[in-house]
Amino acid sequence: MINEKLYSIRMRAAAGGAHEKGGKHISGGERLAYETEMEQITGDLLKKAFSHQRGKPDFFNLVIEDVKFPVCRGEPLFVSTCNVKDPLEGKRTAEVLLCQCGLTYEVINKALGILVNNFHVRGAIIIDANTGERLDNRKDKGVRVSQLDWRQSDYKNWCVANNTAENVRMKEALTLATKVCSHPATIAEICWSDDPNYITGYVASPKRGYERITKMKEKGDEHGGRLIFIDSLQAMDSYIQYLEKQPFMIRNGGEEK
Ligand code: PML
Ligand code: MG
Repeated sequence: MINEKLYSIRMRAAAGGAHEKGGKHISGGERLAYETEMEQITGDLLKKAFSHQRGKPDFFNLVIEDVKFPVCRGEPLFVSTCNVKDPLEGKRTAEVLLCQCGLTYEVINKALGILVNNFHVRGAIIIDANTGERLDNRKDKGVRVSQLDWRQSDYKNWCVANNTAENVRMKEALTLATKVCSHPATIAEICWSDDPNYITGYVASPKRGYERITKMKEKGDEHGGRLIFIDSLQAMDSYIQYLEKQPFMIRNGGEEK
């Protein structure tokens, strides 16, 4: 497959019209695929959008573009799990983990306040790790981490090696967190899902890896989002360019494709 062209496939789906027309976000997806895989992968994304717990979309957008830059490859972050009894303990645990990444409680609280007031933002919100201020000027769109994937066969091997049950949500989140944490400006990331039935979230960092937290919200709650804390001395434009445009593939000892 080494000479085959790679494509980025991005999906977003909304209900009540397109996102930019005020529709409710239902689902999004990011994949990298060779031409021979495209039919299967676009089918998977269709299924993902039309079987989502947030509702049925009436807007579905699929963008396929050829990959323009050489693909970066990285090992998945180390994964650990914090079992918590309820969302309150989950939030406290997340704060402690973020603090262990070098953030102050003042910064953490300010940033979590921004997240809670901006659950409607579709992508990630970028936060200055020194001040807790929002740095991106993407308003309701936020920054969509794109152009990333983990080959299914590599992922299956990783699950076996790590004695972990396959979980597509975790696969996607770990892929994204690994890409985010592979940039030298990233200090930490926190995320929990907007899917009302999915309550596990995580804190990820280059320093500590991907730390799952089993309860970040109550079942039935449709609020979720993602904050990325960065060293603000780094240039924002190139950081966002990396998140959106740099192709990134997880490699866990699998064959180079
Ligand atoms: C999302 O899909 O919106 C976020 C998923 C977080 C996954 C956390 C995990 O299970 O490790
Ligand atoms: Mg989601």
